[in-house]
Amino acid sequence: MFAGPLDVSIVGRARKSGLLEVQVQNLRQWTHDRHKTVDDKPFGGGAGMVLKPEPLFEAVESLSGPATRVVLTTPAGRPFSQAIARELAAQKHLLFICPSYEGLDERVIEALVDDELSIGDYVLTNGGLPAMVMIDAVTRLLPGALGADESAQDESFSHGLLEYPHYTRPAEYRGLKVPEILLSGHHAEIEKWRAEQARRRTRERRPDMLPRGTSETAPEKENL
Ligand code: JCQ
Repeated sequence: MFAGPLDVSIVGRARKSGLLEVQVQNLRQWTHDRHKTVDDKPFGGGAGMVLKPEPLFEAVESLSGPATRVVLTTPAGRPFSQAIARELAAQKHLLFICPSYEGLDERVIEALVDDELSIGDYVLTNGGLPAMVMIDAVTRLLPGALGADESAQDESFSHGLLEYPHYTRPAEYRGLKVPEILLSGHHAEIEKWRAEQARRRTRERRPDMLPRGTSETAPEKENL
């Protein structure tokens, strides 16, 4: 769950260059019984198990410093976003608690967790992948994490709309043609077309990203 995402690409490079340090810890290290028990039955009854407070308190206390921000990955959290990624990227030390489908004793959350964050409305087996998603999004924002090429691309990708469609050679493949305008060399017209495409896509797929009301009164006359 962790080896691949942490070892390759931008995150892998950031770690190798010393820009980022990531440690993966096993909660069972902070148990004291022979069976390394981390969970127990829920008070009040019901299905499933609940992560016990003692190992989590001891783990967070032993891994935390004065500048640690503790994040819990859970579908019940507030939605993770690029804005939250920027917030997290400004922290010196992040500690992710990655629970499984079992709950967490609420006292852990109240006492130790700074932020409960969700990566979307679906249920995963455990919080490992959400933590990898957040680490990936945060690492790209660390100064020096992206190469010059990657940075330039990244800038053009963050204008608050969905991306316009991209094409490369050949200009025709199996009868599928690249839009004429892109071959025309009319840079101003191309920019206009791209802006229109980005807006149309956003209106169709993510109207929630547009200012209220603007998706119904758009100037474009072409067939939706
Ligand atoms: C995170 N979107 C989905 C699953 C419970 C109590 O914490 C739980 C954590 C998980 C793992 O995280 C997710 C998730 N964002 O499934 C159940």
